[in-house]
Amino acid sequence: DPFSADPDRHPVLHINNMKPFNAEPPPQILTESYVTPNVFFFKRNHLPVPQVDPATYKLHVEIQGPSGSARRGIVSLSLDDLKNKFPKRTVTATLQCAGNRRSDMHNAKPVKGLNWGIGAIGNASWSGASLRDVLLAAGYAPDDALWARHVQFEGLDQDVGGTTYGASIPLRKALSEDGDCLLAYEMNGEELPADHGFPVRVVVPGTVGARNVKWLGKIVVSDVESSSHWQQNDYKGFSPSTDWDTVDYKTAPAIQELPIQSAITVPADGAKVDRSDEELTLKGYAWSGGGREVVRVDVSVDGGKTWRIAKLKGDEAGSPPPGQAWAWKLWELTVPLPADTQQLELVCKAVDSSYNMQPDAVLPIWNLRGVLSNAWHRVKVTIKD
Ligand code: MTE
Ligand code: MO
Repeated sequence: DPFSADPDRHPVLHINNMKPFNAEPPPQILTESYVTPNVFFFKRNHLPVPQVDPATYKLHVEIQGPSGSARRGIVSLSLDDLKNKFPKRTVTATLQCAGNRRSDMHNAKPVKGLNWGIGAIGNASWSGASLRDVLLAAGYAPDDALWARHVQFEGLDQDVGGTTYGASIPLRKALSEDGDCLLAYEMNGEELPADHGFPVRVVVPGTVGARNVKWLGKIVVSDVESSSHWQQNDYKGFSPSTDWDTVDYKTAPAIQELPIQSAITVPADGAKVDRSDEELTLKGYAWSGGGREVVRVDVSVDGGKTWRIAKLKGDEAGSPPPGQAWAWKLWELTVPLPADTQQLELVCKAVDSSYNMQPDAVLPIWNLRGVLSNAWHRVKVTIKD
């Protein structure tokens, strides 16, 4: 069993798949703390968790020449090198799987993929070496910008046939000083846990989970994207009209920055509240990709006819610089219980700094893989008299 060395996991996690391990926390845990504790952070593995010896671990970095010509800047870094030869940076960033909230899309019309609820998202403080610093140390030079376009990552996890996990991001993101990409060896002040990529993962703030490659073995600066299955033939969006007979993965770009998202974590769908409580407190999260800050969350208790503005709670450290809002905002709103009804349909929708808003309905954004599921989140609640 290639999964026999997988680590232990917290029993509260809701398991979507055992081998490979895929699990998410119960929704209300997400809004109990601004930073998601490591044990509760969703785990999304495509392959068995590799066992990596930190003492012999090596990260290979190379700069390819144009169109596969001679490689240069080939360096090999140990874990100690990453820790000691580069300044340690810390970035608080939210990680969201492209399939978060897939179940909402699946319920509207079936899709293929793990049936995630609203918990395939988490917020952590990551520490490590800056990816930019490492690329420059490996010899990346301004002239390389004439041809180089992408930075590819390869994981040390592999299937029985030797296929490894891989992905790539635009070179501009990797090199930008305010892109804040990290080669992280710590998560929330602890050594990176086995499920989250021990000993090193890349953290690409504002970018879909799939590009945040865990158990990082290799980095390649290239003129082309990663040839990995997950870059080429998965994690792409399509029209609602595209089906499994007509889909052509070459026609769509790989998902990088994610769209605006929000969800209600409290109360749970189907919850019953007492009329005598008189009030109801709603909680949730909101986040947008690409460093766009969440500027507002609108909440409705009547299915979207009327709206109130939720109170946003961000990082205590203060507001991030424009374009570098990598972390989510938790939100809260207390409303009086309406007297005239027993059924409430709670809805939330967020707005980011580019005034992007979530779509109201699922079907117009439906796609066969069930990715990018970010329609208004709806929760039904009954009031007991
Ligand atoms: N990296 C490797 N090496 N193998 C993987 O299976 N899964 C990706 C990404 N990086 C994956 C990976 C996907 S799809 C997501 S959403 C995130 O890791 C999940 O990160 P987490 O398990 O730390 O929450
Ligand atoms: Mo993912």
